[in-house]
Amino acid sequence: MNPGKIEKAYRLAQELYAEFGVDTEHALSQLKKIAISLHCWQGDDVGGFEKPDAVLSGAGLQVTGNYPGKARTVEELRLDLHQAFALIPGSHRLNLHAIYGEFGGKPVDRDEISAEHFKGWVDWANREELKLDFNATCFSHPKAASGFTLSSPEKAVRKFWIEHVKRCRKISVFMGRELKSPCLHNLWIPDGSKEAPTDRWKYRRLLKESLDEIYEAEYSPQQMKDSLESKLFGIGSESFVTGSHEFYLAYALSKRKMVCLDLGHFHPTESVADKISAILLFSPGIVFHLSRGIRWDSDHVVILNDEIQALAEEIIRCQALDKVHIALDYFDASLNRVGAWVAGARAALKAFLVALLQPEGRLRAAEQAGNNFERLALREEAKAMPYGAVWDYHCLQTSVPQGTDWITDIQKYEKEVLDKR
Ligand code: RNT
Ligand code: ZN
Repeated sequence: MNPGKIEKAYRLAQELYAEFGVDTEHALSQLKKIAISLHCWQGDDVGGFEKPDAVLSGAGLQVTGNYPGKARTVEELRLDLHQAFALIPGSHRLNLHAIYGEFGGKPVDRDEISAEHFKGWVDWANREELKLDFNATCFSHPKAASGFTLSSPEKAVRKFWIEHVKRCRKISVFMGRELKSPCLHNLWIPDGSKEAPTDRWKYRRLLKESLDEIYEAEYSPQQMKDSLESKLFGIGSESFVTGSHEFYLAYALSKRKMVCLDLGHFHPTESVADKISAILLFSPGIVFHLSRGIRWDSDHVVILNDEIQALAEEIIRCQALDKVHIALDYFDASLNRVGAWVAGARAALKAFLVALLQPEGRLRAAEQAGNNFERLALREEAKAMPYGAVWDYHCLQTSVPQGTDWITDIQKYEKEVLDKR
């Protein structure tokens, strides 16, 4: 796109927004502070590097599609990530899973991993000026095949996963310390069952005991922070999930940890946005996994839809930007994977921009005066404001492609790099 035209459109939009009661420069300065944690697992369909051709299994999670060009090695994944980050405005983070360590072709079981396997990632992140987040991987493993990990009735199985998660927390400390930015360690486990158990209490008690052991070690919040991710149901865990929302909300609050709310893990009509003001009154922060569920936790690429919009608006309205951690979480193998990363990240950032461009002062005044009509009408008018001109200007300022140019860049990368794999 022509920079002159973008600049001109922005100046006009800036005037229109000012008349509407919105300062676009302030909105852009806020937007620049938002860091999104890009999920490494979109690049290779949640395979990881434990062994060649590793595939996602036993988690009730599904990746569909076999679009060519999947990253097969750590080098390919880094190349793809580098390309993705180059098309996303702002400075962001990378979210790694434990299975993405560099194991040097040797079998290293999950209860044996340590910081040395992630040194290469830390060095790379340093070079790329990225910060890292981390996740224990409690799936795609024979010891998760029963459908239970930390809440398994088998002591040896619990012990194995407890050791894994403890090590993952230590690796997070290493990442946070080396990169001088707290590393978020998020814990999600697949535990649950197809049919209703008779003894739900037992599984939840076992999970609580496992977690108590895992979180016994306390680390500096300057180096790492913990979050726990709930789920409503999964394939194979339709009737019961040990780590439900109520379980983790109660657990996290009692231990001063954060919950991770994944947009695909709630009833389809349940508003995750509505939970923010409720939880933040009692919790130091919230983690979000941005995803798009279609009928169920289907992990579709994030787009600028009402749900994402409502979430961004609530975060802004609660003045919670410094209390939330935003990560992407979806896996689509039916289209260009690098494109999927960029499309989702740009959509999420756009949602925040639109939220920052709301006429907050006027909306609050109308609400306070009891003028519900004006509040409704202003929200409707906000939808027709020229946010696209502000977005393009933001891309121009941060030196990433504007308008549809990034689509061409993805297609070029596909031809030159992905197609040759
Ligand atoms: C699963 C959770 C979890 C995973 C990743 C790979 O339902 O959403 O966050 O998607 O850890
Ligand atoms: Zn998630």
